[in-house]
Amino acid sequence: MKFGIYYAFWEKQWGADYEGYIKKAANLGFDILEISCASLDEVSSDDVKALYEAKEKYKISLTAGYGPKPTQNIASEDSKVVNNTLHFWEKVFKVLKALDIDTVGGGLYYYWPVDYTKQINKPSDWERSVKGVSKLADLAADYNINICMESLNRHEGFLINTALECVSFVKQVGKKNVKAMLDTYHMNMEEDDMREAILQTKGYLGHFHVGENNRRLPGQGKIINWLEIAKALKNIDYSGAVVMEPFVLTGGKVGNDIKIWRDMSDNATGEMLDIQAAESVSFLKEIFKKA
Ligand SMILES: [Mn+2]
Repeated sequence: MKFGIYYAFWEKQWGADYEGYIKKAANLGFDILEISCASLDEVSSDDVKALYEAKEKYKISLTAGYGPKPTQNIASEDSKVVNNTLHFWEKVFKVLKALDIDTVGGGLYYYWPVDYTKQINKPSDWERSVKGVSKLADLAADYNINICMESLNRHEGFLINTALECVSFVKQVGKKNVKAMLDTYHMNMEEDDMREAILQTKGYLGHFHVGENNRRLPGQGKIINWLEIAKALKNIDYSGAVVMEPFVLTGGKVGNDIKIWRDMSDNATGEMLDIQAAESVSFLKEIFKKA
């Protein structure tokens, strides 16, 4: 099993200088750094080259995550928006391929976070989303990329809230490179049984996010049963990445989008955040060894 961390643990804005984070992730004991697709459509080829060299130098693999903007909604009723979305992803997929990234996950089937002041019609959005994701899958296949549909909690999305809905969506799209994706933070809100939810994704799970129920680092809480989760992933022969996605800092676009309204870092300095991340990944490695 390979373990990763999403760069935004340290950031207040989406998108960053990932080179520094590649080095940091390696030093802290991670195998993977997850980056955001935000602005990857505009990144220069020099920057891509520098990132590639950094990840080779530090022996770090990269994965990518994204919450599409409303103008990047693959399920939009407006065909112009759908075309714009495909155009965005084509540019991003080229960059991902250049960085050896074969896994991108998130609420890729809609936009994020959903604006609930607007009328919701789940059946028709679902239908358009299946069609849109099918097109996106064909585009991603040209670059050997798996696109992973993350099951999100009800406050952030309405199309896919559970493992069962996720697998049903993936089956309906019916493309080899479209996979299911779970995140313990979202699961904790929507599933009856974390173990059962993981077992339901057998054969379909492409990416896995971990975090405590309140998005603190794995090992900092006592609500989620990590050994049970590790055992369930073993049980379904999951061989993908386990990427932690902790959010503990208030402020900025990240703090606002994730809704962090109190400091959850114990007033940590940058150095303390690093120590906490290193402790968390060694905690996860121990748990998975035991499973
Ligand atoms: Mn996640």
